[in-house]
Amino acid sequence: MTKVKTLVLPVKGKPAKSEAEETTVSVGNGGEWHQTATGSQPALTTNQGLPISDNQNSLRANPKGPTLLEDFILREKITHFDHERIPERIVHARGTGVHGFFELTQSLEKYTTAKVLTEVGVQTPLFTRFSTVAGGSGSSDTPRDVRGFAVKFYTKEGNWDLVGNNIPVFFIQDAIKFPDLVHAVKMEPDRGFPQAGTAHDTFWDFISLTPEAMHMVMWIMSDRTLPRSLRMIEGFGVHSFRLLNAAGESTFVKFHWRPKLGLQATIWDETVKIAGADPDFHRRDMFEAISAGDFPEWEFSVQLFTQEEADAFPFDHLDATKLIPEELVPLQVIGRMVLNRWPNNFFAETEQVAFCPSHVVPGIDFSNDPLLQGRLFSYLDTQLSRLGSPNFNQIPINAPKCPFANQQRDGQMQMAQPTGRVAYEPNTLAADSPREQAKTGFRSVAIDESGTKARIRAESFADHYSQARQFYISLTTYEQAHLASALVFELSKLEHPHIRVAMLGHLRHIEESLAQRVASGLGIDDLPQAPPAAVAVQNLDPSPALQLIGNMKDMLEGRVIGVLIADGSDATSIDAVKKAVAAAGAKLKFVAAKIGDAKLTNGSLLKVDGQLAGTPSVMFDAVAIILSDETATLLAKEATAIDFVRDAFGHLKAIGVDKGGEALLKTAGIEQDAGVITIGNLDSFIAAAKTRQWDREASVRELA
Ligand code: HDE
Repeated sequence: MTKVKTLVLPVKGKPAKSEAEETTVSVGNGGEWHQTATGSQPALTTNQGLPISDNQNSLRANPKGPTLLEDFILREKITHFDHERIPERIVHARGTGVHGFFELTQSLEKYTTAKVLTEVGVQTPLFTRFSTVAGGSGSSDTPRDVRGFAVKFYTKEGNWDLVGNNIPVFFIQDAIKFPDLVHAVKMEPDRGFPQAGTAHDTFWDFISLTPEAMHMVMWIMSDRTLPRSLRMIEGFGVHSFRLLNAAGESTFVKFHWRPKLGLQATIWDETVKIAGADPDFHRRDMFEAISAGDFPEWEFSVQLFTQEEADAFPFDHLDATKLIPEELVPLQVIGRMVLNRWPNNFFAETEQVAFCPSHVVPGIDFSNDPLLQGRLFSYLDTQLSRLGSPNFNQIPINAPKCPFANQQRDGQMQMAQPTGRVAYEPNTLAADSPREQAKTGFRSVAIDESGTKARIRAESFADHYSQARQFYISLTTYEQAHLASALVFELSKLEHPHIRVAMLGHLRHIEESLAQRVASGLGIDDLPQAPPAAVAVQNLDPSPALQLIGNMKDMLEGRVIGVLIADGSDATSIDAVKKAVAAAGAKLKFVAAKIGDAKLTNGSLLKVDGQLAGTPSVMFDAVAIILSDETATLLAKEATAIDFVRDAFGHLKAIGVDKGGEALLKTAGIEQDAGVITIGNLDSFIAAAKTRQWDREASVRELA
């Protein structure tokens, strides 16, 4: 065995050692490397604490002989590895979690006793997990899908889980339909595909037979399901909940999260390309924002209303396929959420976090929404199978941060060691054992229930099309075109034409012109009969609050601008862009055909952040092309450079150009429009970069 000297590798949590500090590395007979502890690092041990002398070789009968069963170190290591995975979530398997806090700015004392909603200024720690719904845990971040928005508040009175989505309504009205919905959307059971997508027969077959889903269908076919960033989505508790005050009076409430950065969506073609360019696009975006100290923030709002007000709504608020338009019940901002700490360990926290809508605190209660009622059962049940034990509440990410105590005992993976002989209540033997809290404990709202037991749906749930129509007519014309095209895309993928026809029938109830657009996009000349509607479709007023474009903010904070450069790019222009982009609060990344440094006109070296082939323009919100005439000619022969500008143009992004940039655009066959701006005109470029060039769209693609 030869002894050689080498530098110590940096150990997590410790700074890299100075060059002078060395450790001994041995080269074994087979030529492999061993790193020997010097005393400053912790010893590598088995799970029983036994120090391990050799982590590279298993125990063999002889150097070329069989491995011995006796090797308990090998067996322990491999066995643990074999059991590393737990079942992924049935839905919402792919998620990104972040720690943060909630701060109340306006007390709801009049309505609730919940401390988290009454103690102004108090910061309540929380953990938020964003997710896609249909895809597996290893699927890409950007399919067309609903985003889960689940928040666990660690309040002084126990954990409160607000397990919502980025869409305020849901597909179905009754929990009993959920397994069918999920089976229909997930990959088809005989073939194991498609992964993470709705554009397949089983999904649309089920939907076409489920008129109550039509409102949600409008939302999922809109650009809401193509978020630019998880920092730029809204969150909704969806169901009506109840608040309960000290006098025992109850008020209905809906919860809303609104991102400070406004809403942003990507263009469908861009979304598809992002999935290839960076399947972790959203997770990475969140990770980078948190690492850079750009902590995303949301306003927390409530819609409050009484039973009497609810009775006057033109829909039933207990029906999760309906929303309460803001014009009817305005939003009141009562607090904010800031996400500011990435988890230490993905599995321990993001994977093991267990949300349950049944986790509420005193002063918050449930409504009779039948979907919510079913959820109250499902989540606890699924955690038992996913985390393997009723003691999942002891996993640090799930444990309340306030004291908790009861007489539940034992079970697999019990970590606590309750003492004493008393494990029941009431008792006289342990004066200090936990007792009921008659005054401050959780109480259900006292409601009179009467009627006939039956499997039945309330008549007030029968209107399936009015709010779907309201959503569609509230959108801007650009969004309507995207929605129609999304329907054409999805329905065009079906093998069974009768499902397409059935969907067109539903669309006729929503808006005749939408049905016609989609039919024409699908090459269908004659519209089918609309199916019978249980009740007449109401012509509800448009609600601008439902728009996505209307909720975008013309700002650059939180966004990224990509600049295509090369050796010989103009130093003065680049310097000016750097300053202007920094002043606007955006990030700037330089892309070039070669990674390393680019030598600018003044001889200075500029670090390149991304190589062209791996950093397409879909990664950016706006781009600039700053090239010398010579490099513009060279890049004209580079397909990735042409794609860079063509995609930026096609995805309606502002493009800043110098003369070289203009030349590249010309080679790419792009006719300049108002969104292509001379880089010397920096203010105009920055202004244009804050939004998409919606008017350009008609010139780059035919939308349904
Ligand atoms: Fe879920 N849902 N869901 N869901 N849901 C789950 O729980 C379920 C529904 C939502 O980041 C599961 O722990 C039923 C509506 C989010 O860990 C499961 C019904 C809304 C998450 C489950 C619904 C949601 C889940 C799968 C109809 C928006 C991810 C794994 C009655 C308000 C939470 C798990 C996380 C996860 C059941 C409908 C949101 C199986 C039965 C409506 C954000 O328990």
